[in-house]
Amino acid sequence: MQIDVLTLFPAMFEGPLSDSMMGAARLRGLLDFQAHDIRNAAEDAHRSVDDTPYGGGGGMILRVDVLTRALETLQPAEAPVILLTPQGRTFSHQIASELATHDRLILVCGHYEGVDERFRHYVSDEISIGDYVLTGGELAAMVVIDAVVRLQPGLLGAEHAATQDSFATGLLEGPHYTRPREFRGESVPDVLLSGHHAEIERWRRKQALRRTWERRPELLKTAPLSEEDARLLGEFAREWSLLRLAGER
Ligand code: 4G4
Repeated sequence: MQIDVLTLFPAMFEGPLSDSMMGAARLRGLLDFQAHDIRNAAEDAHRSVDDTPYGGGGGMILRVDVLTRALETLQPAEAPVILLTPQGRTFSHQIASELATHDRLILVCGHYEGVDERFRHYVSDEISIGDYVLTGGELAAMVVIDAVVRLQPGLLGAEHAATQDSFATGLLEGPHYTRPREFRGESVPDVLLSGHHAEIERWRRKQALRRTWERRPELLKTAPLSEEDARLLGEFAREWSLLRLAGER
């Protein structure tokens, strides 16, 4: 997959996209990533990329002529052009898997107070990583890139991730344990050491359901559930109402 980013701060991407899984994806040829400096598309003597807003008010706005010139150095390309903005549709696992099906993505990072409204005509999608404001779109772009690239077929664990991740199963994951077997008086649950794979899977499913019930009950409305799952949830509900009657919740 080819990912191009337009940014005023290409150096911000160096660390996160060279290390760990993203670094491995690049070394293995699964990710062809390039950050392009928007400032290279500036034309005047001062290489300015932004200006004050018409109508007054504070802050600086990225110029539409500079942004489109930067974009046109990458085009024509049959690729979605995605602007990271607090006004975009909220990013999710579903959007990540949809984006992962494209061969190429172009991400545009705004800065300052935002971008000239007329640039929206050159964008095919607007994405927000959540309801908060960042100083620039770069960190949001990195979040999107990480979530999309880890789903690429051929990346270590991509198949596992695609079927077992919280937001692929529709449930939160249950607890995980590794060595040591006992830590400060707390032991790993016996079932995990039993070697009974079917029983372990049943236990894990139950823990995932319990955790989802406790922390994100709204996910249970859309998660695909078996009859056995529904029975377990009924058990939690009874447990919970007994605890409530006893004044413990
Ligand atoms: C575009 C318009 C994304 C980009 C305005 C970007 C939060 C997110 C930016 C701005 C961003 C997010 C400066 C407000 C850059 N902030 N939630 N900032 N602002 O995904």
